Amino acid sequence: MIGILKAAAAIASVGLLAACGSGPAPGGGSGGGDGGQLTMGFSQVGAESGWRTANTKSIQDAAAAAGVNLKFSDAGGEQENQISAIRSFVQQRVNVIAFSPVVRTGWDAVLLEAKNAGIPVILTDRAVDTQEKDVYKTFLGADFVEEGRRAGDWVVKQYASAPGPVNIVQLEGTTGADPAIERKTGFADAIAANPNLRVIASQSGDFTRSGGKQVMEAFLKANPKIDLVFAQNDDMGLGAMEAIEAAGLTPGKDVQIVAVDATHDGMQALADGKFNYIVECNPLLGPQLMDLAKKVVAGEPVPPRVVTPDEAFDQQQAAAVLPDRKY
Ligand code: GYE
Repeated sequence: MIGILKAAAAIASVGLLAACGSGPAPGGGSGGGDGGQLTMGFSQVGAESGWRTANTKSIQDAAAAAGVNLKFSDAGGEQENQISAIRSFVQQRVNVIAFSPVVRTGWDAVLLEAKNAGIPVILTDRAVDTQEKDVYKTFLGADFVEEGRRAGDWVVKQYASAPGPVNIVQLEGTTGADPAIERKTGFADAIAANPNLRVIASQSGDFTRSGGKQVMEAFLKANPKIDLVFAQNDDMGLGAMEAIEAAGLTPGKDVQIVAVDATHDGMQALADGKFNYIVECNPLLGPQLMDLAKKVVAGEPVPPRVVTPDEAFDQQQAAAVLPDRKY
């Protein structure tokens, strides 16, 4: 029901966008180069996590700072809403379309429509799988396999001298999403270094706090001994933390928590000793996205892939950097 409501709200907001898109239509290719204001259509995944909220704010703030006219659409986590939003941007003849794809597959038709309309597309945050040629100009975002691998490397070091099996459970992100697929791959690669490290259960918590909590409750019921949770984002880790506490156990001690993102709430939990390690994924992509968009619209070359660098934090490091964190 909530899903349907969200979908309806997202469709309504796309309709609204279409209705107010009747100002001086810049048209594909006419903006940016002629002194006119550049118009960007941006389709966001939704508002599932602290990471996403920070990402949305970064894009909106950077657009305002760069003088970009941003048409922002929130898909409420539904691919079909993203497809309608992108179609609407094509119809409005925005100068450039950017989007963060909820899942990796199923984009070919709409990407071809944008290409045939001569409107450049930039992927931000997440990649797509496509066989089509030249359907996007560049992909800006983190290396998710590397993030998973860094989380796994820490686990390997932590349990280097474990005498017996270490029971790990994994909270996966949205099924079919690029970061869920790649963080899982990177983590599995890294922990393969020690056969004592076993993933005894792995399930999607949809990158949300409530999803992480629910799945963790089920994991705790089904498994008498869980040593460590690998949460593919902070929000699911925070949900797992609540479930662990509700089960009378101490997060960070009885059950260790390793997560990805390094949002404010995650870093606070780490500084408080309730998380054990976080690999950062920087959501502040707005300024780079606006630069790339201006170049693409001006016909200047851009690299096909722009990787954003990430750090990683243990408890002491989190406490030290927390006051200066920007998200
Ligand atoms: O890690 C998670 C969000 O795509 C990198 O999506 C992003 C992920 C992020 O919901 O918190």
